[in-house]
Amino acid sequence: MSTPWADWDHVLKVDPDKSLVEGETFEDVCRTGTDAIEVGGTMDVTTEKMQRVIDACRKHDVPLYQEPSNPAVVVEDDALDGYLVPVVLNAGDPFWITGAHKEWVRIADLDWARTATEAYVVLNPEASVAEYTDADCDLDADDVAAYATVAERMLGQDIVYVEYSGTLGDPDVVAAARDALADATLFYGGGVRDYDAAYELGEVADVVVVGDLLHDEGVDAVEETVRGANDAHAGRSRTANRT
Ligand code: 1GP
Repeated sequence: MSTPWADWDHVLKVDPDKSLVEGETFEDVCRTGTDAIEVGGTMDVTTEKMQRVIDACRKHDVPLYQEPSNPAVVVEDDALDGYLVPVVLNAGDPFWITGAHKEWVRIADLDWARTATEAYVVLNPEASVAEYTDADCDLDADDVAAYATVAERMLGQDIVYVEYSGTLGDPDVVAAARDALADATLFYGGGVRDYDAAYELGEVADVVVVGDLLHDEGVDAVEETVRGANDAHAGRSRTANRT
């Protein structure tokens, strides 16, 4: 698979189980200026709900990816640019490291040209993804940096995803992951709800992922975070601030 995310600043994650703010449409969502939309959620996702979002976005000009939480919700559709499949490095349950993936490969004929993995480090113990995967979130910056190195150097991962879903993370921890990486793209997600947070996390991550804000406050608030991430990245090369 090519690596378009190397040029992204911002990703909008749409949870197919959650609704948009009243009066807003997926056309509005696709016009926020985000670099890509990832369709995926942890709880109560079904193929029907996934398909509904894909259909609503398909005619708009924004890269569209599915982030399947398990093999049962994978949708095959030409409107998708690809699949970004989570591998949760610090999961307590190996199902989320290789188990779900093995099942998917066993039952399906994957389109490898459109399939990539995201090496997650899950850090908010209150998040449903942490509960679901039984993640060990008791990690300091050195642990997270070491996971980033494991992801890139040992497992050959091209995306490392520091995930604080639902709460704003510690920029020093994110920076530790960034400093550990040579070429992989660092995604950060969790609790980004305004320009300042997007700017602050954009300064330490390559890609800022915004999720719940869309469903809670709507597209104007998301647009602010796009500006924050873009401004944080303006004029710097991807690896320039890595030590
Ligand atoms: C969730 O990282 C994303 O997987 C974004 O988190 O919903 O807290 O913005 P939020």
